[in-house]
Amino acid sequence: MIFNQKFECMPPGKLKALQLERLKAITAYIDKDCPFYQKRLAEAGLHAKDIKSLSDIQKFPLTLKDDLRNNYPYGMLSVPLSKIIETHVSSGTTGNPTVVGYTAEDIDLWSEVMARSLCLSGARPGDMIQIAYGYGLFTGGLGFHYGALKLGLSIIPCSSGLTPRQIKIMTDFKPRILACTPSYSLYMAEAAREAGIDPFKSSWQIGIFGAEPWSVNMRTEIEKVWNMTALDIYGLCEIIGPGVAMECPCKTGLHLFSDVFYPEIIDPDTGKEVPEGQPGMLVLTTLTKTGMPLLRYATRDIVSINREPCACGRTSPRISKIQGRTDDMLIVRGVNVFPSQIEQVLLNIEETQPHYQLIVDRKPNGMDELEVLVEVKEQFFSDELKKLEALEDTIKKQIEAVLGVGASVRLVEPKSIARSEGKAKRVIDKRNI
Ligand code: DLL
Repeated sequence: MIFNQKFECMPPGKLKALQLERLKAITAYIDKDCPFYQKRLAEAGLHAKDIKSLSDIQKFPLTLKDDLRNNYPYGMLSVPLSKIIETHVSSGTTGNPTVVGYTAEDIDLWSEVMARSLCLSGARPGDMIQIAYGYGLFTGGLGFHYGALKLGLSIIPCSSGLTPRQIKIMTDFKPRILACTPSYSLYMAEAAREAGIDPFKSSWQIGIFGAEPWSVNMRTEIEKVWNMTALDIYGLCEIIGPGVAMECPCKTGLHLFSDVFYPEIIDPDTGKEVPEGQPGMLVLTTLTKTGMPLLRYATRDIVSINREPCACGRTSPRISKIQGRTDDMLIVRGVNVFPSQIEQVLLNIEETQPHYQLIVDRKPNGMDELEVLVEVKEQFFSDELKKLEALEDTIKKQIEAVLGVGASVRLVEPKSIARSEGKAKRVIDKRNI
């Protein structure tokens, strides 16, 4: 079953014509209705009429995460605030998070691309889905929810966490589909075993995993443990949330819904398009969004693209699994973490220096652990254990408040973290994913 035969199987020539028509329309729309883009395009001396072919998009400037942050909370909108019916956020670099406003039409679009994604995985109307992505303010939970409603699934909106309850729901209600981060599925396997339940005998036949990087080896492990088909879903809140691209059971890349999200793969250093099939940064333009459309959004995710038709019958281009990032963003237990956020916390604490290191590791049960090593200033480095413990606790609480994810803090002596003449090595990622 293909949810939207017309758009998912469109002949390539027709698809290109549609993309061009939509690109012209969205550029004209933002130039008219979005003050941010009006200024941007005027500065670059560009207009919608400058788009005569799809490659003309390359003349336009990129939109960056910083643009969203600098225009916090609603400065990127193309509609009056009264038209925004839902708002989601994701963590930003420092200070303000990234805010995304959806109109009713945008929620319809989100439902559509998520219904396509669920259908791609093998989910069929009447199937039961356990949604164990967070519902707020993260986009995972509600994105799946809207798509599942549209496809006609039976929804268990668990949200993330409360693991024993997740296992009980799986055992008692017998849902066929699980949606959560890949690392959480491994964590749940351990919890199931502890509860005396054999994960291999679970009711879940399909797992839809994303929001963080995971390897083919991790897929093998999840499929073996849960006796299920594990598929990859990609997305980001700036563009819509989950539902930008989704793997089909052929497992030969993630189908990108390019009738609504126009992809380019560029060299992050030169800004030029890379040769077809080579890895580069994914840049996305929303072709039909109305609340907060984005032109050439720099995702910072590294992928390659394959435009050959897939054995499943769809013609949409497929992106590889995410191969890395062009910035230092880490994803810890599904939460986006920028080292600069931690730096900001430390700069506000008198006793510490902005010399720090993040150590990320994954426990055998699949849970990520984040440890922050922090240098204490000479004059505050006392032998008094109580004082140091209190300081550790303060830092821990503040980091957790800023990141939205827990971390352990280890205070270290002044000058004990290796200095670098070039880029400081802030992150040691020991995860084998
Ligand atoms: O993570 C949306 C999402 C929810 C996707 C549920 C899939 C499932 P953000 O919080 O804005 O949105 O984070 C977006 O997460 O730029 C990637 O770096 C990373 N990411 C998302 N999906 C994948 C994936 C959601 N399948 C950022 N593989 C993106 C690797 C992923 N990284």
